[in-house]
Amino acid sequence: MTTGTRSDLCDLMLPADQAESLKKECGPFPSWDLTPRQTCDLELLLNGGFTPLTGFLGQADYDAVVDTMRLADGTVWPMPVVLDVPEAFADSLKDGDSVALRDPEGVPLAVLDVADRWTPDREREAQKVYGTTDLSHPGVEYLLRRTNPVYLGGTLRGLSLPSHYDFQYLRDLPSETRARFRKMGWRRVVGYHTDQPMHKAQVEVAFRAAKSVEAHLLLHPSVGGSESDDFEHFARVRCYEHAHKHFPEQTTALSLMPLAPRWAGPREAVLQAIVRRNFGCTHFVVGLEQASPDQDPSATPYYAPQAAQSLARELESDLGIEIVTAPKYVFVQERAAFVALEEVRERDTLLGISREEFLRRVLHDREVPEWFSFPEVVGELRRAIRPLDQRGFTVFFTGLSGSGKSTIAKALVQKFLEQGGRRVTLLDGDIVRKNLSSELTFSKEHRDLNILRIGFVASEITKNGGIAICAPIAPYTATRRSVRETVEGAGGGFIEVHVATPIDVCEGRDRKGLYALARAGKIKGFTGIDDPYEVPEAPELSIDTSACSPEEAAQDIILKIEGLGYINVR
Ligand code: PPS
Repeated sequence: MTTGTRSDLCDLMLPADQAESLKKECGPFPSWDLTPRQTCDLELLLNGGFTPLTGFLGQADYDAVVDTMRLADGTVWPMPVVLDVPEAFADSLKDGDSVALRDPEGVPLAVLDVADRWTPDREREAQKVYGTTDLSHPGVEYLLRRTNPVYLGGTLRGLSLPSHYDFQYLRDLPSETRARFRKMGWRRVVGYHTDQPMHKAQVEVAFRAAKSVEAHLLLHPSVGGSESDDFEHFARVRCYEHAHKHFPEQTTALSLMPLAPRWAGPREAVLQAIVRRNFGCTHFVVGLEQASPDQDPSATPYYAPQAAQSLARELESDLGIEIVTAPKYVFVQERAAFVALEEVRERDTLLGISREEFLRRVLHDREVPEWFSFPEVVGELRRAIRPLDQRGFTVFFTGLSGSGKSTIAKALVQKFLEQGGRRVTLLDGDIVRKNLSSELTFSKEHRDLNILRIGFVASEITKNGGIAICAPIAPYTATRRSVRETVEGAGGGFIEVHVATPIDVCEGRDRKGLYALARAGKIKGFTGIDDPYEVPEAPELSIDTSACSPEEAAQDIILKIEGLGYINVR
């Protein structure tokens, strides 16, 4: 087998002049702002990384992929690549509509000529594709909790590829890696996928895989899941650059690509192989537990250890790329070398460090043994991974009007300021309503918008190491969950405090006289009276201010946050 040619790639980008004129025409088209996952998928669709797909899957292909791991025409395709949108957006479309797909700044990247709109059974998709509907599986959680309920399918006309300003010199299109291999005379190339930093064991896996099939090596880490403004992302890529230097010169290339992780184990391993074929690789390394979610070692794994290797091998003849299976390597002290697990002798002493232990060593400045990693890689991670008590966090109060949120929040701000050393921002319900959300009403839609704005500001503060204290009513579970995801996704802590003061106590206090107005029907849609408050199911802390003072409540919160590790009061 030799590296592929340019001609068999689906390049969905329009020629420059046509793209320019379509950009001008697409202003009136219905417009969809892509999510980060959709942007990654779009990039691989447009640049040919997802060849033979020519757009987001339509319903017939989707059903066939979910049921048989093949497109409707029988071509192997293991995972749905779909465009999920809310019902209201899907309902606003007419047959034959084209949708402008935009990046977060509103730049149109592509036009989707919609051929299909349907509401999939996402539980079924989870069961078939991920083998489970368990929400503790991150891919399933994403599918069932964070995707929109309607899928749009159709072909794409590409206008611009998503822009990247980070590590541009390491980003290549499939046509570029192919051209590079041709130029270098690399006829056999093994693709190696990772989304974790590479230590010595991973370097061994990649090196030995390439050696075993006498091929060159493409280190092809996926950065599709990491935000380019998250500095662990930058550290991870610098780790790849360090690891790259430990491979023999002239045999190994490093390039980044945007495949978003799904943690779908066997099916995803096959998708990873197809993508590498499109980037011009002739072989692809599949490890044990490839694309599996991180799990507590005592938990039952979602996928059997060899499942990814078996499926990739089973489909190999249809994939157009050869599968190289990699064993698990362990470090044997007496031999001072990594050895495949099946070659370990009974008298051998095995050394191992779990991911958790490695992180502990990095965080607490403890030694990381030479055999485990490279000093440059460890140094890079030590600089990037901050201990919890140096990270930002958000304290998110929720509760009825008059429950005591603002009073405790103010007391808490004072406590943090007394301790010193941390920047604190208070986003109180009333203050936000005056400054950020003055045009909003108390309809469900506007309350959600208000809370999402608070969440956005809190996540920015948290991302930059600050403490955000939010104190809105935030009556809806789904919106609070989405704020939690935004803040946690920014690498910070999220501490939800339910101020669970009973409504009769809140109403008895009626500091602003609003309950009386609501009872008299002069205010409509008042939370707790004629508008719902959904009680938090699992807040970090629940406080009833009819049973404690604001001072005591603030102290309880401080203890909770200390227990979680985000502050160190000693
Ligand atoms: S929400 O639902 O989270 O967007 O509400 P929030 O921004 O926190 O605003 C709550 C404050 O607005 C006053 N107010 C009302 N609350 C609830 N329902 C209705 N209809 C309403 N109209 C005005 C009320 O004073 C709330 O302040 P707090 O400090 O919570 O008492």
